[in-house]
Amino acid sequence: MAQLTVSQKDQFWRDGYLIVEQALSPIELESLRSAFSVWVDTSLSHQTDYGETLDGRARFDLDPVHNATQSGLRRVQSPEEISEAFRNVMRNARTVDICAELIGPAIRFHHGKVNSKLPGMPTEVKFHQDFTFQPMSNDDVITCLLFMDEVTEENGPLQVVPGSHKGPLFSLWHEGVFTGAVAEEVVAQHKDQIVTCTGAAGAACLMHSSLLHGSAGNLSANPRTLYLATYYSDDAIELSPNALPSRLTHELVRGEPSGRVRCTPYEMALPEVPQGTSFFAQQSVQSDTSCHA
Ligand SMILES: O=C(O)CCC(=O)C(=O)O
Repeated sequence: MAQLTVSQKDQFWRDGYLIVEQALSPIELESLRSAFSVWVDTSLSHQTDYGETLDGRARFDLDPVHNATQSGLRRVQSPEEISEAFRNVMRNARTVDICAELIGPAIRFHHGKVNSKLPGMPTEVKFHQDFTFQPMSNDDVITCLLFMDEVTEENGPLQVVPGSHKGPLFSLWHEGVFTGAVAEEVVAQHKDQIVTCTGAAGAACLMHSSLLHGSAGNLSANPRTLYLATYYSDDAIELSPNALPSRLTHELVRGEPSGRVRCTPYEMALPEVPQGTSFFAQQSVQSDTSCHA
């Protein structure tokens, strides 16, 4: 059964993002929330990033404000590897069918993560395009940001620049330093076009990988937890190492393998392979000339 109307598809390709209500069933939503709340409790007994992913980096990323009484858990890498609930949503949520309608029929899983902004957390995501972190032979790549809490104007919602997926690709390198963020001038140029993506718990924002986006800290008393699952067209091939490799990377989640590669022309600087737990470490590096939204 078709998940999207023609007008929703047109909207996605025009704006580079689409908000979908009730993307998660109540059971799926509750299963994610309950797995995540166990991880928040466990984080209180740790002082530094912990756990291990496939490439030996930490799985659980703590914001510098983290302490024994107030968790600063801001990122869980590849939650599908350690949680049946996340694995189930990654494979079976409505959003997977929607991605197959947009960039399929055959699509593969690229990576997954939870981005959490607990109440009052200053965690900011500086403006960037995902594609310049993760170039592929074509840009039919979509991230589904699934809202595990209600996302409001106050709790650090995703901010996007509609239409920016059509180009250009903005550099994440400044003065020879990979900052993981676009230059201050780029954010200033687009600041009047920025829109926020809000919605009820269980909704999702589907975002094209070349869309310029970021988000601010959580100024409210309510958490903002997102599960991000990225999928790509079966005919796209990675051109740099996957920044978040997991046992499930490249799993075919819809359709049949095409045995083909499709290449679109573009040019960009290759990204720096992350050494820290997540891109928050890359984005905390400042070059002399860059400062970010
Ligand atoms: O968590 C957010 O607000 C945005 C996440 C994001 O941009 C990313 O992880 O690439």
